[in-house]
Amino acid sequence: MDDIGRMRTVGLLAEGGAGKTSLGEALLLGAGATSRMGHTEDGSSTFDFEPEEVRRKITLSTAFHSLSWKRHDIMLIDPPGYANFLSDTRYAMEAMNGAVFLGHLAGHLKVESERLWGWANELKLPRIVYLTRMDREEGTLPAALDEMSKVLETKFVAIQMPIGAQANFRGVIDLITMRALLFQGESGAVREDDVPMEMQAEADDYREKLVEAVAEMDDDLLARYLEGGEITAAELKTALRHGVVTGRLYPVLCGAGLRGLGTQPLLDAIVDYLPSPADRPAVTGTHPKTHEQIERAPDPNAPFSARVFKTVDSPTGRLSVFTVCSGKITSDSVVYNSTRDLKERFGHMFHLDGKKQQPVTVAYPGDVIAVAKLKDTHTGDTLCDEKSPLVFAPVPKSEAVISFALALKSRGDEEKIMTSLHRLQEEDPALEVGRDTQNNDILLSGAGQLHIEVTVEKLKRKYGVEVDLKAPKVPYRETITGKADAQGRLKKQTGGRGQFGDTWLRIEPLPRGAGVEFVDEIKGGAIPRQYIPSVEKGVRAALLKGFLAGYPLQDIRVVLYDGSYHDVDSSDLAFQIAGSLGVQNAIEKARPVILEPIMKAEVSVPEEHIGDITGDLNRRRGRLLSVDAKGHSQIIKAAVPMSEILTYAPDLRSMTSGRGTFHIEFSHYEEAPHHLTDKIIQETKQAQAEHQAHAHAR
Ligand SMILES: Nc1nc2c(ncn2[C@@H]2O[C@H](COP(=O)(O)OP(=O)(O)OP(=O)(O)O)[C@@H](O)[C@H]2O)c(=O)[nH]1
Ligand SMILES: [Mg+2]
Repeated sequence: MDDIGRMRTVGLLAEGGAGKTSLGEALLLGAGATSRMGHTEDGSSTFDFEPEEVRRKITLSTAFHSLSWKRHDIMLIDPPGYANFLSDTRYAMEAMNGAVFLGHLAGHLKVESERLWGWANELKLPRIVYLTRMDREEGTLPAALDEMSKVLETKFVAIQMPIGAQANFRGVIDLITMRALLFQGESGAVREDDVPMEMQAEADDYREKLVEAVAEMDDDLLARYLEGGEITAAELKTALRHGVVTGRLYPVLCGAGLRGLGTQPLLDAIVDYLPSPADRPAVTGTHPKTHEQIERAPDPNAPFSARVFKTVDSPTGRLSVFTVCSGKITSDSVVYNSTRDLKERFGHMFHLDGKKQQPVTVAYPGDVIAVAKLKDTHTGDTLCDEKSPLVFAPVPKSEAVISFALALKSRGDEEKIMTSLHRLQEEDPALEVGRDTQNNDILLSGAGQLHIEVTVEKLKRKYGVEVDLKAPKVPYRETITGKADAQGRLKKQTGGRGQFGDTWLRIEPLPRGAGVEFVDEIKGGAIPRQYIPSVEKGVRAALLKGFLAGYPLQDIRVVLYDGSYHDVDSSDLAFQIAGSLGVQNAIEKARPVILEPIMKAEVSVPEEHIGDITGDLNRRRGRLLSVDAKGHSQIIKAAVPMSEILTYAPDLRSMTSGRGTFHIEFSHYEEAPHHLTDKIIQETKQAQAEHQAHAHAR
C-alpha cells in the first residue's frame, strides 16, 4: 500500500503457550481473511503449519499473514514464545512496528515474557496488551494489572473491563466510549449496548484512571481534566494513540483468542493505537566504507533499505524474508547487499500468508516481503540501494547452551548430513554445527534439548538423514599444576641414515584462559634455528592430544632451553618427535589435572519451589551466587559444572510443573574434583580400548 499511514505491521508477543497463535487465528477470522478458525490443538492452524509444530502443538518458527480491517492493511507476525526458539522471535521483532503483548488473569508471567518485554523496550516497540483466555482463567483485572506492573516494571491502563468471568465471560465495557460490547460468537463481532447498571460505578472508577493516565499525554487535556471539564471520546483516542506510539502508555484489552471473543475491538485498537510505519522513528545504520552514521526515515521516497530477518526453506526454494526500512522496491530489481558487498537480482516478491505466497509488485516501508533464490544473502543482512549504501547493526546472537554429538544411522551419510545441517542453519542462526576435535564426531549445539530434537526431526523429514543423539559431550581440558623439566631425545639408526633430535624443556602453569605459550631460550646454537619451529610443532601436537584422558592441555608455558643435534642425522621430523617426547615427560612430573567447564546458570521459579531448586543445585555441585525476588518469581544465580546441568530442562520442568525457566552460559574452567578425574580417565581408556577392538575386527 503506498499510503503507508494505513499499514500496520504487528507482532504477537508472549511466553510459550500464552495463546498467540490462537489469537492470530481469531484475528484472521474476525477480519474475514479466513473463513474458518484454525486451531493449534488439532493441527488446523494457518500459522503453525510445519509438521514439527503440528506434532508438538507449539510454534517453532515465525509465521505471517496479512489481513485488511477498516481500510487498513495489517501484516500479522506470529513468532514462537518458548525459550528454545526465542532467537527466531528476536529476529522477527526487527520487522514489527508495534506489538500486541498477551497477558492473562492468572498472573505469574514467565521469564520468557519478561525477556520479550525487555527486548521490546530496547527496540522502543509500541505495545498494546491483550489479556487472553478470559473464558478460562480465574482472577481479577486489578490483580492482573498489578502483577504485570510488578514484573514488567511499568504501568498499564485498562481501556476495557470484562463483563462476566470464565464460562460466563460475555462482553467488555469500552471505557473510552462507556458502552458495553457484547460478544456475538467466534467471528469476534460485538453488539453495542448500555453499560449494565450494576457495573456502572466500577466502570466509572476505571474510566477515571484511564482519563488521568491519558490526560498526562497532553497539557491542554490535563488542564481541562484538572478543572473538571469534559473530555470527549475522540480526544481521548487521539491522546491515547500519541501515548502508545511514543511508548509511554500500554492500554489493556480483554478477550479470549481461542473463542474469538473480543477480537474485532482488538482489530480496532490495532488500527487506532499502534503506529504505522510512518510513525516510527528513523533507523540508523553505518556507511559500509566510511563507517559514518546514517539515519533513514521510513519514507517511501528515501533511498531503499531493508533488513533480512528470516530465511525460509519453502517447497519452492529458499526464501529470504525482509522488512523494508526506507524507500520502495519493485520485483525484478537489482539490490545491493551491503553486508557482503555483492549485488542480488530479485525475482518475484511475495507476501507470506501462512504457507501460501501472494505476489506483490511493489513494497514500501513496513512491508514484510519474501523473495526467492537470492545468491548469497543471509539472515541479518542489509539490502539497500547501491548508490546510498548503509549497513544495519547485526541482531545480537544468542549463545548456544547445549551440544550433542550426532551418531549416523548409516555410513557414508557424512557429506549429506553436513550440507543438510548447513541448510538448516541458514533457516535457524541459533544452531551451531561443529566437530569434536578428538574423535571427529559432528557436534550440534543450540538453545536447549528441545531445539536440538526438533532439528534432528527436520533433518529426517526434509533431507532423509537419520541420526541418533549421543549424550551431550562435555569439553573437558587438561592442564598442569606444577613446574617440571624434562629431556626429549630421539636416537635411531635405521639401516642407512639415522634420526637424531635432543631437547630440554621446562614447563610451568599459566593463569586460567591463557592458552599455550611456547618460548625459545636456545643460546649458542645448541639446536640449529631451523629446527626450533619443528620442536614447537611437536610440542603443540602433543598438548592437543592430551595426557591424562585425551583432552587438550591449556594454560601452560613450554620453554625450550637446551638440546643437541647431529650434523647428518638431525631432521625436522626428528625434532618434532623429540619435542613431543620432551613435553610428555615433563607433564608427567608436573602434576597434570583435568579441567571442567563451569556454567553460569540463572533459574527463575515461583517462590514455593525455591527450596527444591537450591537443594537440587547443591547436589549438582552448584555454588549459589544470589537469590533475588522479581514479582512472584525468585531468580537464583549459581555457578554449576557443565556436566551436572546438561539435561537440566526436563528435571526443572518436573520439579516446578513446567513453571520454572532457566538460562545457562559458559563461565570458566575449574579443576575437576579427584573422583571425577578418575572417572573421566577410566571412561577414556575404555573408549580407546573399544575403538582399538573395532579397528582389529575390521
Ligand atoms: N480456554 C482458552 N484456551 C486458550 C486460549 N487461547 C489459547 N488457548 C489454549 O492454549 C494453548 C496454547 O495456545 P497457542 O495459541 O498455541 O499458544 P501460543 O502462544 O501460540 O504458543 P507458542 O507459540 O507455542 O508459544 C492451546 O491449547 C490453546 O487451545 C483462550 O483464549 N482460551
Ligand atoms: Mg504459537
